[in-house]
Amino acid sequence: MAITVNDACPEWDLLITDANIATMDISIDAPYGTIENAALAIKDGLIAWLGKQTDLPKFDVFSTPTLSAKGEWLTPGLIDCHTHLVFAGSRAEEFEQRLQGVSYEQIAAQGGGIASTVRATREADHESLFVQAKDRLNTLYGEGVTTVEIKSGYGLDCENEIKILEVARLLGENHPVDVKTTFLGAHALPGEYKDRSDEYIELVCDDMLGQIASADLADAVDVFCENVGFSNAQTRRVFAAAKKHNLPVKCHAEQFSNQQGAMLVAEFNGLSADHIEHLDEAGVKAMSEAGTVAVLLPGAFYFLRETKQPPIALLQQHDVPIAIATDFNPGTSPLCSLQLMMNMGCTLFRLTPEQALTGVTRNAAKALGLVDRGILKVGMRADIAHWQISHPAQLSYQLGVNKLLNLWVFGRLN
Ligand code: DI6
Ligand code: FE
Repeated sequence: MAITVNDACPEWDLLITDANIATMDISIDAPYGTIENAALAIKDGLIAWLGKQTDLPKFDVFSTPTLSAKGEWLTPGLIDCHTHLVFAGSRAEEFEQRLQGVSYEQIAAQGGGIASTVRATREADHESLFVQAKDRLNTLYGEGVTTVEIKSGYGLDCENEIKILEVARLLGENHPVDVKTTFLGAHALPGEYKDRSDEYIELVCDDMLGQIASADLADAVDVFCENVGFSNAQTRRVFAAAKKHNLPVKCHAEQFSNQQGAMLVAEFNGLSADHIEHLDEAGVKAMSEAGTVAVLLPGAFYFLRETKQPPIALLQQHDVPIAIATDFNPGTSPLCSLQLMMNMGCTLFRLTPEQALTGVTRNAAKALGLVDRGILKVGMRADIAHWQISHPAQLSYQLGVNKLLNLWVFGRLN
């Protein structure tokens, strides 16, 4: 590494040396896109140089801050592309009831389930929701997560759906993690619209979406397309309204049955179909043609003790990108750990550790429509996690001992 003082040298904000880098860049023909004995330079929040350390260009050693990674590993910052992070209340008692044999239906009849979270969230003010959600965001951040998607969906009226998205935006403005928001007004039918789901969908499409879009509170629109959620026709109605507001769509699809929600997302060239345990080959093919990402949510699968697996082999056969996310929510996935999801992606869904890491980096970025992150490459955001690991597989293999050494978000060490 020829180091001299030369005014023609690049001016970097930071140079990281002595690193093994899992770039996750498919243009590098190596597992994990790995570059060993590598260096990476950051300038103005972006990756300015990346490669074998022996290929480093001359740089000004006196003005360039340098950090040695001491032979440890760098990966892209992790991306959690599906969370319901902003909510109030707890469903721990329901968890206990269910384990004592009380059914979901009985709990719902007692006003429990999503309805109880909606009640608590409507009663909570911005500050209370912010403080609770920030705690959860810190937990993900502590595990190397640098981008998080946060959905609404526990307000179910204009005022409270807007409140949730305002809190999510506020979190993004006041936390190092980059927050993307998704409007999920069509998450469940609120009590006041019992037996009037079409009227509620009209409220979602004609009132909520317009206000949310004009206030720039959502980056995407999602629907729970399910026999216990909203029909395919109602989902189509919401997607058409989203398109009118130039908002991309995604869908909780085929979680408990096949309502062909994934097919509908593909028809709208949507970003992702999520859960998809009951997805069929026609849906897989449609997703493949549209470039729609399959987001696996192993936390909900595990917590609900589901038995039907998503069609992983079909997804891989048809080259559908696979992402993994926490689906953090109080009812079906109260599990605030993206690394746990990587481990479950491997142990429950038989993904390889490389597929699991791809699922929380490159493919998770794609599920959010983001092209500036998810791999380490010159010109991409310097969202970088520095780990004390001997191999990237360790991130899916080992749990409970946090191996994160340093985390940069847009080039800033936090
Ligand atoms: N699918 C789920 O598993 C969650 N929402 C959804 O669309 C359930 C959310 C809850 O039970 O609070
Ligand atoms: Fe969800």
